Amino acid sequence: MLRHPSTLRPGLSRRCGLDGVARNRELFTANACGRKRRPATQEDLMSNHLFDAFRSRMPAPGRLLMQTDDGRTLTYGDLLARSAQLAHALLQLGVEPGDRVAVQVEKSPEAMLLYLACVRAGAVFLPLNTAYTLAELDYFFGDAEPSLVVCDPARADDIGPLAERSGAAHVTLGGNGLGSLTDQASRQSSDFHDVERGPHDLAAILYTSGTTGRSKGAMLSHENLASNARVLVEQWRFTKVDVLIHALPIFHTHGLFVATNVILMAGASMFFERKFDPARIISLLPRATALMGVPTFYTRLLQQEGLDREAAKNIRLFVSGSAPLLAETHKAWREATGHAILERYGMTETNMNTSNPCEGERRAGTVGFPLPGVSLRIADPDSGRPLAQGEVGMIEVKGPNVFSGYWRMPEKTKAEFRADGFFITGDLGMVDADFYVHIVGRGKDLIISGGYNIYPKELESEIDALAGVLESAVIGVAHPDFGEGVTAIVVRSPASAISAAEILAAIAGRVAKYKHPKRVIFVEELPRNTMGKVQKNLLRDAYKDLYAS
Ligand code: MCA
Ligand code: AMP
Repeated sequence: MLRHPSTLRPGLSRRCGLDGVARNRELFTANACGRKRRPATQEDLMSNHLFDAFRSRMPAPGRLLMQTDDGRTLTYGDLLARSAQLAHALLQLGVEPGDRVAVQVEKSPEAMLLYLACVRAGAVFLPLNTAYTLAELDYFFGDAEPSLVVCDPARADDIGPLAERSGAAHVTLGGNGLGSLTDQASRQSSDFHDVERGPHDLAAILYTSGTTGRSKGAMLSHENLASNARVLVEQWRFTKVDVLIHALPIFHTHGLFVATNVILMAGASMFFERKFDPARIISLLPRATALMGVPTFYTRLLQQEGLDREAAKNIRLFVSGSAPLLAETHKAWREATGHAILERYGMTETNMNTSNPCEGERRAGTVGFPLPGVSLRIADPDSGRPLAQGEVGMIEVKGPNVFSGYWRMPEKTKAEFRADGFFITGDLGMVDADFYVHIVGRGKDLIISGGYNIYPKELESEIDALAGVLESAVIGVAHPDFGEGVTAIVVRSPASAISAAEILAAIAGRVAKYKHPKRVIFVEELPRNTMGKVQKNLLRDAYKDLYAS
């Protein structure tokens, strides 16, 4: 088992006992199924665990928190006042501690304030990708049973009826009048007594697609988020003088819990960009100190005029994650800017697990060392038996960062944890002789495109259900821009002439655009092994040059 180098001398392995993470898991699976509840301790009820952690490190109220690409600014004082007003409005709408607040809105300062308002009101924040279709939202609302749904005014007519069907109230973020949360908030007091929440209370649920098709809600506690943000601030040396270029969406872990929480926990500031625009990022570099992005950010920036050492000289840290950063991108970036990108590894279920060092060698093709407090081991995927250094196996992690379970899915939760509390990530990896962790593959059928995850099973079910399709296999193929390009290999039914365009049109209203196949390829039959299982490795190999530029 591997721990952060500060807590473990190289070569030393420790026996691992049950810790708080395993106990929490039981706790939350029990809660989710409506079974026994752990009696609250005094510590649990003392304060609002996550918001207090932010508040305790906040700079003076006049200090800048963010500047947006449309010229707006928000100070830390504004954050306190406006998140308080939103929290009052949430309570007025009947949101109670533990209620889910489902939010599908475009990135804005108000969207970030709504996250904090939910935390302060004791609610469970449930952010949803703006690309999700109504069919996808319908599933999330039905599963999570939010008491409130918040959407953009432009989608209110479509989303309102869906919310009502699931028994949720609905309001818009922005817009005027009765149904506007922002309007209602503007009339509230800017003082708010935060609802008490302990370390193990839920702060957020983030849905992550499942290999079996159904998305699962990862339940993240106040302490999961607070502990990870604290550790990242320390490891990445963030301080109040840092200025982050924040160009990620804020409905997934990377933009919300890595980027935003780190800035809040450091009392730092950020350029809050609605979209990733390479030319604008380059123009911001001289006024910033850090950038966080998915590998596509870096490959696109490398093609942009103006990226050189001079432009990047004020930056102290470039961070990449969510998908593998090619060693060639790492190298090209170093040549262009003089900086070694720091690659880290995380998951929705675990927040961040490992990171290359801030000081010390940031090694291309690796994800560095386990963060302090995180235990990581490589195990035999079937038996869970720990493997030796250098051997490839399943990456398993344990620590205060690891979620407590999947929302109302006790069986799935149980299946993804070992008896000793280690979470089975589904990623295959190994630890090299210098203790750097390498991700060498995936034990799960997952495609990562531009940092977004796509589960083939979900698309295959949609495509297979179409008249004219006999069966399909969806695979990820190396793509110069998105890392992997979603590719559908389809077998038509006898006498069917269904086209690629017809397939894409049929799934358009059903699954988010970023999941759509970039190419549809028709074949006579899919390769299968003797057990009848589709051999996706053969397909990936056959089409490996499909997107070669
Ligand atoms: C947009 N499109 C995509 C993607 N994004 N297709 C596949 N994969 C994508 N990621 C579609 C658009 O709908 C559009 O379709 C076409 O591709 C071209 O869009 P384009 O304008 O080039 O895209 P963009 O708007 O510039 O977006 C690319 C992007 C974006 C900036 C790379 O995808 C992005 O922000 N990705 C970051 C995702 C992220 O935050 N992941 C973190 C997850 P059409 O032209 O046909 O309409 S959290 C996580 O993974 C963990 C836990 C972790 O470790 O961090
Ligand atoms: P998500 O479903 O968004 O939680 O995505 C988590 C998955 O993204 C992990 O299980 C990994 O497969 C992948 N991932 C995240 N960071 C990295 C990285 N630096 N290198 C390779 N894969 C990564």
